[in-house]
Amino acid sequence: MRQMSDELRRHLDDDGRGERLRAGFHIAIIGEPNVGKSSLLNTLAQRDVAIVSSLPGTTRDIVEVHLDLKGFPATLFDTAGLRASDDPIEAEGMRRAKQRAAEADLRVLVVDAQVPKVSPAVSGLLTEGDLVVANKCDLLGSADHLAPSPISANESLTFMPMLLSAKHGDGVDGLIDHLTELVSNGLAGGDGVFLTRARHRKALEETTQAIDRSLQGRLETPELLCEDLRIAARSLGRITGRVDVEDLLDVIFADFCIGK
Ligand SMILES: Nc1nc2c(ncn2[C@@H]2O[C@H](COP(=O)(O)OP(=O)(O)OP(=O)(O)O)[C@@H](O)[C@H]2O)c(=O)[nH]1
Ligand SMILES: [Mg+2]
Repeated sequence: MRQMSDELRRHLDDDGRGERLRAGFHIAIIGEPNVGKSSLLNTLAQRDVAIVSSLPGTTRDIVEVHLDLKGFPATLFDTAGLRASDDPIEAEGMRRAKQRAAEADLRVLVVDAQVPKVSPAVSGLLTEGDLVVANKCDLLGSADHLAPSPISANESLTFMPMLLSAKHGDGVDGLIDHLTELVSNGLAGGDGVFLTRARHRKALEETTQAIDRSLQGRLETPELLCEDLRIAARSLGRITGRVDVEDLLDVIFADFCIGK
């Protein structure tokens, strides 16, 4: 029983991966204005979702698309370009962009490959495991392709940008492969059994608690021990789909007031 309880606890301790698997991995595209964030979103979505223009500050609202990364669900968010601005609407767009960046599972920072620099306020949004892409690589001379400059988020966190052209497609397959790997690592792990619904998690918690109670020296009261094991089996049955007659009667009496 103890072994079973430990095993169930391992499933519960999955860092919410299962729920994320269901909701999809959240990826925020961030960066300064005009670097090609919306172009990248459109390229990855393979449709013209976000407005692209040569005017910096085009995107204000967050634009969201759902992606299927080789079977793994992800939601991609295009955000407003980050810069100093007195325009209250743009400022609100930037506030939302930063919030979405903080909430996302993964951030993709886009920089312009020709000027691969970014203000510390923007690179400071990155955390370990994020990605940096240097876009518009089609505008580079051939020598520049060899050594993209690293981007530092802080003294101890530096990123090597992936060269890319959102407009012409160079490097996009490589980026998709990389994103797929990150998303699958983020969602998978462990033994591949996930709790994809909150009610499954709750039922498994009840199962574990009932088993633990049964293990706490109830041998002298076998009727209580049996009751806990019955509760454990019922809670587990809610996940596996096994419903017994007692369950049905409980629902009928509780929900339909029959026999009351
Ligand atoms: N040459 C070239 N131009 C690009 C590339 N990607 C984007 N552009 C151009 O760069 C300009 C800005 O692109 P957007 O995708 O609107 O840039 P953004 O980062 O979303 O800009 P904001 O919404 O203002 O923050 C447009 O004129 C695009 O056509 C690229 O890979 N190569
Ligand atoms: Mg944009």
